[in-house]
Amino acid sequence: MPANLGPLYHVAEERYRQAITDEEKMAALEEMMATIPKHKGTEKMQADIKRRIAKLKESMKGGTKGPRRREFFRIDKEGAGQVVLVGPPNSGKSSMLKRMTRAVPEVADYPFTTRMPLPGMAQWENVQVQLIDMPPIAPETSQSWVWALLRMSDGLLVVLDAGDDDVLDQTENLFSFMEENNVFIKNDGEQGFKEKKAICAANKCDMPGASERIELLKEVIGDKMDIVPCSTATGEGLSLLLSRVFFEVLGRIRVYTRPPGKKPDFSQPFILDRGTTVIDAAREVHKEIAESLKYARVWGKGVFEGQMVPRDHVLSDGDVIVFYT
Ligand SMILES: Nc1nc2c(ncn2[C@@H]2O[C@H](COP(=O)(O)OP(=O)(O)OP(=O)(O)O)[C@@H](O)[C@H]2O)c(=O)[nH]1
Ligand SMILES: [Mg+2]
Repeated sequence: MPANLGPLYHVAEERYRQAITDEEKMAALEEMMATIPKHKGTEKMQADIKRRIAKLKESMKGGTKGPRRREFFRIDKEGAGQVVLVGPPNSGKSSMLKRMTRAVPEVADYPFTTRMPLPGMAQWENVQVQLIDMPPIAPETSQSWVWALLRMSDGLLVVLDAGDDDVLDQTENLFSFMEENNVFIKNDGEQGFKEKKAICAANKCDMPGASERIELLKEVIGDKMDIVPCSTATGEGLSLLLSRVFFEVLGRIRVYTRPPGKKPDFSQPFILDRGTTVIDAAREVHKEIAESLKYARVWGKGVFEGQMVPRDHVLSDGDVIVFYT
């Protein structure tokens, strides 16, 4: 019997192949288990995955009297995507989580305040993005779970301190330390497991001298990533930052469906990847719609009102679709 493994399973399997740490292997195996179609044709594979999980668990325990129990964090993804806050000590990562979500991280005027990851949901217009506050990225806090969380995320939000004269050195150290640990920032083309899309929050733009430092930052890292000046103290730039996270880092769009003759519900967007076509969107909405889809009409950018579009028409953010079956 053919296994008919879905695309999600293949993604998980590829992650397993590329996993570096035990934590990443475990997360990938669990994802494989969750996404493998459950039928007779995959029974052997399911048993095999279970066996590998059990074996890995055993080896991660590292014997009963082993002195070091390794910490492992996996944070389930929620909302439009999972973005991890990375940066040097004291740059304002926890302040950002506190300002943009309901989470209550500890914020303090000295480095190495944060020790554990902490997630929160940030609201931008009608979508939510999951942010994860992290310990600073530095040799003192380098543990395998830190790197695993970065690699398993959907993207990175690099928080830099534009109020600090050392910001350029800090940035250089940050990126080279990340690369030593197999996390690379890459915004163009395809991303592998180790390559992450990222945007930079040039934080503390309210402080004296910040705008000059931000100009310097743009010269040095501007070709690598977008830089958004912002301040968690005044709130400046934060909404723009979140919109860029949604569109550029996560690469998502929002579309709305409506049954023929009714009004769309703008509070309930379908969140899709940029580049999604009408037929892909129909599949997301309902398998049966996709199977019997004849044509669709779209109201939005790049089309005239209610234009009849073919199945391979690429959708834009804000489009309203009516499917005709
Ligand atoms: N002026 C100003 N101060 C800020 C801003 N954002 C954060 N701070 C201050 O910077 C200090 C460090 O903030 P945190 O949010 O704890 O920084 P962090 O990056 O989480 O620090 P670690 O957890 O140690 O890595 C605190 O005193 C904050 O009040 C900002 O936009 N403007
Ligand atoms: Mg912190």
